[in-house]
Amino acid sequence: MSDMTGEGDRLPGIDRGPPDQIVLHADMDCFYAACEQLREPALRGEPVVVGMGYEPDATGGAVATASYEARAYGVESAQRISEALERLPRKVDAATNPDLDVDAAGFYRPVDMEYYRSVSREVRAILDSVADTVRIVSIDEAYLDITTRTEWDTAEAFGRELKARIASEVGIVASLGIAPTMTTAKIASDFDKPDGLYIVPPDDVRSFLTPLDIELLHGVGPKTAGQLRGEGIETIGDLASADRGWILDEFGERGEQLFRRARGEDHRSVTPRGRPKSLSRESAVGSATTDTTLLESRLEALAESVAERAMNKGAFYRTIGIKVVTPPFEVTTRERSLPGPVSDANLVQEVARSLFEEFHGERVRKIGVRVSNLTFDSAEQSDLVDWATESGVADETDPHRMRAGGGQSSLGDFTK
Ligand code: DCP
Ligand code: MG
Repeated sequence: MSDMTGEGDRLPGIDRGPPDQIVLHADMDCFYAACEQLREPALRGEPVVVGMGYEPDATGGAVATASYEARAYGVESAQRISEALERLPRKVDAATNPDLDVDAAGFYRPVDMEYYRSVSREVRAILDSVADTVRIVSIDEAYLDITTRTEWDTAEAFGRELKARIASEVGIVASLGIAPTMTTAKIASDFDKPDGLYIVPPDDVRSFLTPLDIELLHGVGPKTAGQLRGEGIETIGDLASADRGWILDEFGERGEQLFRRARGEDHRSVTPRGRPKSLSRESAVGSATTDTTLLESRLEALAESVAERAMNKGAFYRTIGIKVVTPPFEVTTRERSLPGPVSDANLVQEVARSLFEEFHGERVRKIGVRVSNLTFDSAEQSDLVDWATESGVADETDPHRMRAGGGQSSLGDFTK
């Protein structure tokens, strides 16, 4: 096969063309808020703010997302709830406070991941049914390979129909982008949000990308964008026509990739995501400390975050472990296996705390939490091709691993 591009099997003469595929990128609109509106019809069409770490009537936590009606008041993801409340008071408060306008107030709800995951699973079932391959990116986002399911001429009708199915069968709104590459499909799904549907046929990829802000290019974060802007590169088109040698000097191998993507070249095909064997988070403690209260609270936050990641991936775990690093670099791990797979943040915290007891009083510079022995919920079993099912036996190669006495007898030992 004559292939001068190194991009794999391409016939001579067409090796510069776009890949022969149709990629759809789906991203739900204001997903958590849309779920709340689905469950509670009175919230539809209203400003809704979903808060992480938020409790009804309190002002703590941060905005996970907000409905588009709430965004109009300046409420946005990652904002403190206290700040969001200044822009958009709660209806309940406005009702009793004559200084506040009930019509310019909104509804606040705490995050309920379990419910959002159930909605996400319903969407995924539809996505699975209309695509050859689905790559799940997050709870509300996926790439679909729809090459054999449609043609460019019918892509728009395909997208409309998919949106209509998600709206009628699940009850939420998806924004879709359809393009010959993953990079462009992702940008396209965001382009027309909310309730978006944007098609970029192969011949339009370059002209679509050219005027867009450089930060919209996948792989360009705020830091790289700042660097590029410093060199006068503001748009994707500027990057596409920049000097390739200079980009390689500045950004190395990554620069080559960004340069290609800016030019609309992205030969990735949609593949299902691999399954991790374990999920972990760790955190360094400024300078080593013996402060048990501080270490325990750090450990609890890590445990919660790992449990949330597992939940987002639809993963259940049978083993919960911690890692403790004492100065200078001594790493010790401890873990405990449960009788069956669970998905339970409180349990992860409880087991982590209990495993940490033997380290009380020691100087610690880094701690971590890990869940392993993963199994995945059935909604995702379809792309579970090369996943060797875990036998339930923990990693025997870890010299430090320990099954705590009594820990395996019953789940009740931990849940009480
Ligand atoms: N999320 C979060 N914290 C953030 C960003 C997002 O908890 N800082 C959660 C809430 C979102 C969900 O992830 O509903 C999906 O993230 P998106 O970036 O897709 O945001 P939305 O779906 O909320 O809005 P959009 O309509 O822009 O896609
Ligand atoms: Mg979204």
